[in-house]
Amino acid sequence: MIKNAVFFDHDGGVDDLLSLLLLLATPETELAGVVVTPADCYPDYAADASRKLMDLMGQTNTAVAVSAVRGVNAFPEVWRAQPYIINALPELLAIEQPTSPLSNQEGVDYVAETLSQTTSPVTYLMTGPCTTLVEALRKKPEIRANIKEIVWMAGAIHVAGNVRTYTHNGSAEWNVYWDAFSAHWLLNQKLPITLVPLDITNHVPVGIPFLKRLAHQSQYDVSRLASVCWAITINSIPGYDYLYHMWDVLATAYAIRRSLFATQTMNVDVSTQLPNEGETIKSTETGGFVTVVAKVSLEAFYNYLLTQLQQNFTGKIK
Ligand code: AGV
Ligand code: CA
Repeated sequence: MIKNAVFFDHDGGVDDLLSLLLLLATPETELAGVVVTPADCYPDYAADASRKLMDLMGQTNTAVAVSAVRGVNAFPEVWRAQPYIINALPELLAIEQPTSPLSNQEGVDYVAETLSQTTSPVTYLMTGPCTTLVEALRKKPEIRANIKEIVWMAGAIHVAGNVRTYTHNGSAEWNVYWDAFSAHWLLNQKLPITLVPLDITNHVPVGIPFLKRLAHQSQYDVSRLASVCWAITINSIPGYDYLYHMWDVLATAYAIRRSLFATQTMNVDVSTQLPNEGETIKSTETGGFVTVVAKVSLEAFYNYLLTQLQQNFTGKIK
């Protein structure tokens, strides 16, 4: 089987960890590396959870690194604690010491070194802010030749953003807002970038109808664990603004199953100033030329997820 190599840069949300589970459940995908960007998580918990998921899925050869980058605008603390809750689930708690290695390199160095050593170009999947990748590209510009495509869950182009603070006008999506300066830099590098913005992820809220279908296949270990992880996110329903979506899972599905999606190309610029810091703006002259995921076949996406999650853990639970 020809494997599609994916380097996964995530930021530890429940959604990010479910994305990792989906990648691990995809036999035609090879994980080239995993780095945790310390944005929507406390990174040590997120790295622990990642390593334990890799153990459960029997893929213990890839190291997980923690990046030391810092954002400009911190994520809310209750969101950042979410991987801690995932670590408290019995499947993960039962693993005292994961076999999957924690890299002894700092995350930026790990990205720079891993990408400089790959034998063929990889898909760089990013489900958190882009700061780790940007620092790695600044440190070792030659790694750009080894990136086939950057797939990034980020931005809000024709729809409202999800940042709600006193000084902001609400137009930005959090992954861009965390460090809009790096985002602005990245989009202007002429790299092959595909954005998966809120425009498309707004179509995939975590809802009971999907969870019900998943519940009916909870005889599979992976489906059961995914059900519980999504159930944890349901507590954020009270207002539409904080409704949890399958943001990163949708981006991950795009990275591994293109046929479910349609895209557009356009120039996108990023504001670096208030009141719209981090807003992704469709423009005619400025900004970078990027691909934007514009359409998904929802029924096919849900069916794909349900099929992919019909697996049992292959790793031994110690
Ligand atoms: O803006 C979406 C990004 C995704 O990468 N994250 C969550 C996903 O992992 C930030 C975010 C927006 N709303 C949130 C978020 C919420 N209600 N809870 C946690 N994180
Ligand atoms: Ca995320």
